[in-house]
Amino acid sequence: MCSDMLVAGGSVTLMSRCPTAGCLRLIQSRARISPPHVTTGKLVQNGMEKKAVICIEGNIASGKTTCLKYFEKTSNVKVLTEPISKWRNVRGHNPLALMYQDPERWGITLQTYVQLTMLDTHLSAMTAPIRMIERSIFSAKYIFVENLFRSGKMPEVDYAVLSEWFDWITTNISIPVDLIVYLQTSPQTCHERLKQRCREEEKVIPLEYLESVHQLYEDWLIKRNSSPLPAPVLVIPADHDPQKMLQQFEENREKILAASYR
Ligand code: TTP
Ligand code: MG
Repeated sequence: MCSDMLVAGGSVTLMSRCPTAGCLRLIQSRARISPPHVTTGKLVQNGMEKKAVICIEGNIASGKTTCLKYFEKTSNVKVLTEPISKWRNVRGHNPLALMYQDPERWGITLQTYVQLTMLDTHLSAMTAPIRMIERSIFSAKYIFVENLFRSGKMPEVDYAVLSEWFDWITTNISIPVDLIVYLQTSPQTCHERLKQRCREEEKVIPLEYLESVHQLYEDWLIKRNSSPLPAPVLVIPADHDPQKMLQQFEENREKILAASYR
């Protein structure tokens, strides 16, 4: 079992890869199905070159896009922001808006599409030594699908089908992640930011929804008592104003980019 000591925002967090994640990797290394472009997402290319995948995670409006935009200017880093425009428009339909209007009916529709688009992002060709992604296929399942199901807004059969899909994908396709950067916020901060940015679909989101998402993130990335961790976690406190956040990103630059030397 390998351990990592990660320090962020003045606090020290002892992080370790959990044994379950180790199992997950073992299963992945026995991949039976490898679409031609899957190899492009691998950690080691041409036998020598080390590539790193960093996922930026956190509640809705925690500042993930801001973080990615900050690192976009760094050489050797390719940033992939979330395909939210696709979730708002698939062949003229808006599954994100539909899900917020009627989660019982449309939750599976949105989450099936989120899973597909996230998989597409993970498997796209690596064009730089370091890749930074907004979220991951893992949080789509462990946070959002889980939240819909546990809150009684997703029928059990929909949850079962989505889980079968997710298990098949993670068992048969290698999805390497080297570091998770967790932008840790209070649900109240996210609620304030949501109200300010006023994304049409999200006007209906109550504070309780953000509290549930927050709890699932804490269970997954801090308490580690729910779903397997695909990588070590670096926690960055993210309740601060934009100026202070940029400062925090700069202070953590080395630790984040060090994912490529591990
Ligand atoms: P976020 O992934 O949180 O993206 P964001 O741009 O709002 O975050 P940030 O400000 O930190 O950059 O969510 C985008 C929207 O998609 C949000 O309304 C939540 C929703 N969503 C789901 O409903 N299901 C999912 O699986 C995911 C990943 C997002
Ligand atoms: Mg964003």
